[in-house]
Amino acid sequence: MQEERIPEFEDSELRPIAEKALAEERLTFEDGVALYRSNDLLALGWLAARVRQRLHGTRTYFNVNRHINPTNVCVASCKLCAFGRKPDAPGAYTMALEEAFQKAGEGWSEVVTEFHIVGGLHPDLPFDYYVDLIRGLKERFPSVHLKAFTAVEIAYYSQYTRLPIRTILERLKEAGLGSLPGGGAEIFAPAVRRVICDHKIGAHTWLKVHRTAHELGLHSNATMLYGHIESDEDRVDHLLQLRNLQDETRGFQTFIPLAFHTANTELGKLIDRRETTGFMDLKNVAISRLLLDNFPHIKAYWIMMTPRVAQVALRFGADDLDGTVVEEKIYHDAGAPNPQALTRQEILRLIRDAGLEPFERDSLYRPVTRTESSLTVQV
Ligand code: V47
Repeated sequence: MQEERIPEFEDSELRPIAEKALAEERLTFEDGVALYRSNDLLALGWLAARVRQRLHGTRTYFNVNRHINPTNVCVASCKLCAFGRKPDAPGAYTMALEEAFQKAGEGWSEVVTEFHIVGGLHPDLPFDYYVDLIRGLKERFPSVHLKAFTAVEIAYYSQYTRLPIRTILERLKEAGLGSLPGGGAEIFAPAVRRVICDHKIGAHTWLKVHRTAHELGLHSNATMLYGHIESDEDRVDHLLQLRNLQDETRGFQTFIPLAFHTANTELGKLIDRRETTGFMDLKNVAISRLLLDNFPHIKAYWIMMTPRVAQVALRFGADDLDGTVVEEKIYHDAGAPNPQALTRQEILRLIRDAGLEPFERDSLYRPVTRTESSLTVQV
């Protein structure tokens, strides 16, 4: 990396930052803000691609997963969200356990290796519902990894059962929970949180849930919701808080930058802009790759940035294209026009067309090999 010749950037202020990044020196808060202030997208992308190349070469990860949202009933009223419903509102639903098991089995022919399970904060479902959901899925689909419940859900179960976060996680782990998804992080800055997701847990609790999960040997992911009212400084602060926890625990696997979708949200009415732009999406991918030097993976979530932009993101620092997601609700309720699922073949084509090498992974980034009729995870 140190040997690499830095090209003439249009924005010459990026040069000292590029020298640091190529020498594998840690970037500071000020560096992060300077990266966000720059419009030299090609320079940001070039630099992030060097880091991605050092970590993963041309290898590009994907998995075959299915999203399950057992309920959209939610006591919180986050302005950013189009998914949650009050219990008696039109469109509110809660799956009986058998229904959730049946839903999980649909589309089985794609040989799913992961269920991604998240839902609303339901006022009446007992904690046992979630334990039984995990246990029942594990019994029926023993080879499928269960990536379930955001830190917000875990903290909510802890609050209403009056059990410590650790106990909640232990019970779910014992039932078959494999890892935690990265949702609910939004933007950690309290002033922003007060507007976009008032009453949701703050940064301290979000980080505490993930720290506890890591201590119990569960891996997790992290996200950041951008493209609403946050500032450059808020984004950098968010990323560095994640980097600090990762220094402590090494439990995060993947960071996923999430573009805010405005449709059907209260927050959408407050801001004077529609969706994020491709420029903003690629910038967030590149800068997160540069600042999160201790995160193994950066995921391009095609559901939110479109398969086309996600494909380009693979050359701007991302090394993971989120799976062949079946039936996604959170983004589609917020107006995402993108398809709900890409087939394995479509994912392979996006990766190969970018000159990269597809690598099918399980949820812990181990290779999955397929023969015509079987699937094996190599450990
Ligand atoms: O927590 C909610 C965000 C998250 C909107 O861990 C919205 O592998 C945009 O966390 N516009 C859920 N975003 C998605 C998520 C995720 C996705 C893919 C992979 C992983 C992983 C995690 O979506 C929520 C919230 O931050 N969100 N509403 C909206 N209107």
